[in-house]
Amino acid sequence: MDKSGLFKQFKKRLEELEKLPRMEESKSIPKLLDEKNVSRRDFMKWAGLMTTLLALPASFTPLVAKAAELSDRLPIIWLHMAECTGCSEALLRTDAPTIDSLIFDYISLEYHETLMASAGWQAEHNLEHAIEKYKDNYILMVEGGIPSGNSSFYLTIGGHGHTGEHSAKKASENAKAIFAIGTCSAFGGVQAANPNPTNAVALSEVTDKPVINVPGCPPSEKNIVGTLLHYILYGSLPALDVYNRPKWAYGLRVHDLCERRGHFDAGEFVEEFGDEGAKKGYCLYKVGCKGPYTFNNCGKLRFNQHTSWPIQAGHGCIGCSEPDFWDKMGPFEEPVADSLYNTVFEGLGADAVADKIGVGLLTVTAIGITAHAAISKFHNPKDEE
Ligand code: FSX
Ligand code: SF4
Ligand code: F3S
Repeated sequence: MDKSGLFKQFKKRLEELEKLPRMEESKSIPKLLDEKNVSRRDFMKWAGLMTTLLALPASFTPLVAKAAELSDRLPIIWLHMAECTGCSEALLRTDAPTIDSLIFDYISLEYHETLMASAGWQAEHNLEHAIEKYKDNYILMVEGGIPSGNSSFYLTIGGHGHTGEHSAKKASENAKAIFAIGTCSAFGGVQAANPNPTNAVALSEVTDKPVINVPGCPPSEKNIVGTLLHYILYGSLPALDVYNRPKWAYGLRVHDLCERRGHFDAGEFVEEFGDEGAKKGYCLYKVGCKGPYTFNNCGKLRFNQHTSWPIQAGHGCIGCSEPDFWDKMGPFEEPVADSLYNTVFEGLGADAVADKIGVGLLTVTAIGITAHAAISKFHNPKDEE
């Protein structure tokens, strides 16, 4: 669809959405911004950034802002499975409210165990009530891996002691759209790491319905809010990669967006933590960075109000947005010298590549391009865009 067709389609969708009642009459985005001392200008700046992230033209910014303002028209049920709550915390615990955390406050969270006041029987009742009341109309967001099968009893919630598996299945059946928030929900995460004593699985294994994966341990708040805005605007699934991650967020490798990339290309590596190279901000590949195999936009977005991210802080990427990263990306402070790297670099091997770097710019560029082409092919064979 061309630009003007898409603009019209979004506008129509937003008009439809605007006709729906607010979940809470007393709340509105202008009011909330005012209360938190956030100017309209900052809000529009934020909308401009989200527009760029979603790979939309700048002229779509007012529509993205409008989508955020209408995000309270969709009821959201957020379930916690087996996890550390880091994903919710990443979004909520900031020293000053970010617009992302305000949006999270603003959206109609019908059920979220960390935020709601109720507990026990009442909480259980609230969940059942929300599923019934908003049947086929709510967005389901699930955080955490799900102990399954004969081991599902490792996670029970509420007065009736329903298993997480039961609740996730039931809430998925009647949802309009389903997002797996965080690597645990998307791929099983730390719970599913070897030997996986609770038989924890990803959300997509307990439902037949399509699940949009928003991995990261935790994912950035912008990827969570952006996935919601994308759904509000398009009303359909975003373009996904082979692991059902939105391409607008997970289309590039950490390595492609890394501020230390120039040092990788120049063959300048940290050899051990604390050495001269570390002080100079050299590439962390030799001390275990998994950025070349990890698809995520954290280098662009960073965490904690854009303050920093793992590689800026001086540790390599541990691959937290990839399936089975606990088992496959370790040891975290050593390069991967196995089949994974060989696949990516077409048999050259990890250290062979690192050591050849710096021989000459031409060779390096050639390796870089081959590697990039190989990993893209390897990662996304049925690229449909
Ligand atoms: Fe998992 Fe999110 Fe890591 Fe934690 O809940 S993705 S352990 S940051 O909190 O699920
Ligand atoms: Fe950055 Fe890691 Fe790639 Fe080095 S290997 S350029 S530190 S992502
Ligand atoms: Fe995770 Fe690596 Fe980014 S560890 S936060 S994907 S730098």
